[in-house]
Amino acid sequence: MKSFLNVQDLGDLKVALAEAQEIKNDRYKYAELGKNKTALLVFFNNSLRTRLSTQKAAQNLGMNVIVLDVNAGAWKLETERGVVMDGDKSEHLLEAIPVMASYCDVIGIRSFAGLKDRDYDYAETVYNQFVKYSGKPVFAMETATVHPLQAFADLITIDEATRSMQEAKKKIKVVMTWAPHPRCLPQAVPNSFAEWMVEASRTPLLQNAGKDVEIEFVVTHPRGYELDPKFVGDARVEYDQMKAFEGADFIYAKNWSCPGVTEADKYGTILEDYHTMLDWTVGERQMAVTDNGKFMHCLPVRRNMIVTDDVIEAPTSLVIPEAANREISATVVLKRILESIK
Ligand code: AN0
Ligand code: CP
Repeated sequence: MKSFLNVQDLGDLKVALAEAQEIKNDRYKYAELGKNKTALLVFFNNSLRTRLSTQKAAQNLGMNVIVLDVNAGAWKLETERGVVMDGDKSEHLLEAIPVMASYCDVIGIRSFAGLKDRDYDYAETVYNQFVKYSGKPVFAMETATVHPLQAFADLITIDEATRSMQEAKKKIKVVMTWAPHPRCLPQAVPNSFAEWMVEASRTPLLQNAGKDVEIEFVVTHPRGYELDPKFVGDARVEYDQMKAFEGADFIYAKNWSCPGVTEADKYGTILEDYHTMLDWTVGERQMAVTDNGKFMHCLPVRRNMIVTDDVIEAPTSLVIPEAANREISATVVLKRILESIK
């Protein structure tokens, strides 16, 4: 695997989920695979989980790890060509990439959407420059439009929770809901979650009591927040949040700013003042109509904006095991990359 951005990069999801469980049962099983190989993790944005879980994953595989925080100690990087560099940016990405690549074997990139220019973000301009100019395998640690390590960890979490469900079900309902937030956030997390759920619902992937379990995937958000069809495909969109939640087994909450699909000029903005949208905050009222629904969120989460204290603290909340599975998804991805460069 030379690049990890989309669900297709991982191939058969059933195989990937089995590999995740193999790693989970013995996370040091491939501790020799990464000997004398170096992972460089480049962060243009903040991180807690991705930073720690990806370092841990690389260490599980015996790799050396270097972490670079571009905005804390490195030269500020210009990312666009043609700019007269007379501002605060001392170095261009086009020199920095091959230099960074000379010290490592694999590169992870965290580079959020700028939310100013939709075409620039949706072309994955920064990530693709790393692919083009590094000559090394590159993987996304949340780029402008996707967060595949998160979506893979989410799928692992849903797989595990489905297998341990008391009641045998033929079908589980997974609902991704928009929730309010005071800042403009990227669409990477919901894009990837939708992309992975759409793919996961194509074939029976999950199991309960040795029987196949299908996924029904529903997205709910206020009008104007329609996600790019490239990710959400033909998934059902239900604008009535309460209706969407009825009978749900999993509630996946996330805020995102306007994706600019229907209104290009509003790309990256908040459409209504969040104070007027607080009825979208996931609370007991909505969870009551689910089928003992499990609550999920990628974290970091703002309490009593996205979700109430009661819901996130309930025994049905999966946010901690979900974050813990980030180590597993990253270990599988790095293992695949190492196998491809052996
Ligand atoms: C980021 C986002 O919404 O994309 C990272 C989530 C993993 N969240 C914030 O910036 C709060
Ligand atoms: N979920 C996630 O990617 O968290 P961080 O932003 O803390 O890495």
